[in-house]
Amino acid sequence: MKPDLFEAPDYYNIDDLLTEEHKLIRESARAWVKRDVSPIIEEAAQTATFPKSIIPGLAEIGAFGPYIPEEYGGPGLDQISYGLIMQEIERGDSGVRSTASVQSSLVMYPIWKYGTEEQRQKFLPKLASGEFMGSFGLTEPDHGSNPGGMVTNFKDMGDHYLLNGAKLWISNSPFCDIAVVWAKNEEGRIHGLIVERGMEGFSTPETHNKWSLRASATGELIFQDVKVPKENLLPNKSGLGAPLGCLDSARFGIAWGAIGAAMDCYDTALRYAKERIQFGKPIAAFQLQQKKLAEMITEITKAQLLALRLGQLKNEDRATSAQISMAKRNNVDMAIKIAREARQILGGMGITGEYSIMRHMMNLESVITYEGTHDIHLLITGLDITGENAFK
Ligand code: TGC
Ligand code: FAD
Repeated sequence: MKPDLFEAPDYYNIDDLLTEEHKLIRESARAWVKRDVSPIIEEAAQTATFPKSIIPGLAEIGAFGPYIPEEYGGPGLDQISYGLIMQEIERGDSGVRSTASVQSSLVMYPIWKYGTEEQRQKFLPKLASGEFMGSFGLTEPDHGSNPGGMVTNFKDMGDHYLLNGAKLWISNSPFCDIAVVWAKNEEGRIHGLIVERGMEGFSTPETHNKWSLRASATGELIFQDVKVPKENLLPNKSGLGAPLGCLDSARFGIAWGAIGAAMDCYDTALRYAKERIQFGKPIAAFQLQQKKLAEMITEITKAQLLALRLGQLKNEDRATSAQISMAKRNNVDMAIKIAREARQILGGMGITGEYSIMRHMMNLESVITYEGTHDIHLLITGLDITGENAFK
């Protein structure tokens, strides 16, 4: 892969709206991605391997639970810092950002918000340092967009719970130490349970042959009469709103992360267009290529402003789920379109691993599907503005 020459576009001087702390946090994440992710990520993706060597670095830049308070081992940052860290990581690779998103918003967040003090003390510091890695089991083979239909269930056996069922498409599953699993009790109410590797009847087979997110490990979570200690139930929230609350946090991070992937594609295409000569001129001098680049920077700028405003609302605890859905949908769609256009600017070179664009494009096919598909987020906006539910 070519050396990482990334320079971040900031067409509207959005940096002026950030604090010095935000900029420092972003710079340290950016420098880490250049130093530790860019040199290894192409090979990791080509060989479909999650590069475990980057786990300590992710912890060091605060990517595991950026907003988790310091008393639980987190850095205690605000939501804009969380977004900026996700942006920088996804600038490197969406799969690496996936690992951080799951750890932060889908594993640490529910333990912090819905767990007991003992659970927080036991798990959060180890998750923040990367000593423990987590996964999040909501999706099932027959229940993706409709998680409320899940069949994974647990029974109260007196001194423990007995868990049965299966989860599919689970990021981090093949190597996770713990899984936050959503299952129904005997009354059909959804609860979160912390399942630990080594519990009898719990297995995590890997899903192979992905053309997308190849540097992220994806797999199943299978539960066959798993005895889960009662102290592993998350007691402080139940119902579908509990996992969906975690998704709000993860979707917020994706809205920022997608900007990173788009910025990388734009920056690569702009540099290439200025250097590549055809018909005696740099291709950047042709109107058709300028149209692509001008539209890219326009869309990136709009997405940056959307994410920043959402971050401000989230810092004030005023961001609604529907606002988060709009940003996730818009920004991922923006990024995938930019990846496709940027790939064309590079001509044949665009399909090679010399450049990051094709990898981003393929990764974004997962990002536009997970955490709620493009269509589901549109229906969430539709419901919010009309009051009419078009899901069912
Ligand atoms: P519905 O009846 O609308 O709602 C059920 C209950 O949940 C509440 N609620 C929310 N709470 C918090 N945050 C949200 N975003 C919420 N949305 C809804 C709602 O108020 C209600 O509460 P209550 O107290 O009245 O019971 O539920 P529904 O069954 O009609 O489904 C709605 C729908 C389709 C929007 C929802 O289920 C959905 O978002 N589907 C998409 C599924 C999804 O996003 N799955 C993601 C799996 S995890 C993943 O993809 C990780 S990828 C990780 C990575 O690598 O980065
Ligand atoms: P389906 O729900 O079957 O949807 C298929 C199509 O139908 C989509 O286009 C959808 O928009 C459309 N559709 C569905 N319902 C409606 C409707 N009511 N109206 C109109 N159109 C509709 N899940 C986890 O729990 N944890 C994870 O860590 C995780 N990681 C993932 C990693 C990867 C790489 C991938 C690909 C997925 C991951 N997922 C994870 C699962 C992901 O959240 C689901 O794939 C996603 O929610 C969609 O579910 P589905 O694939 O079953 O598609």
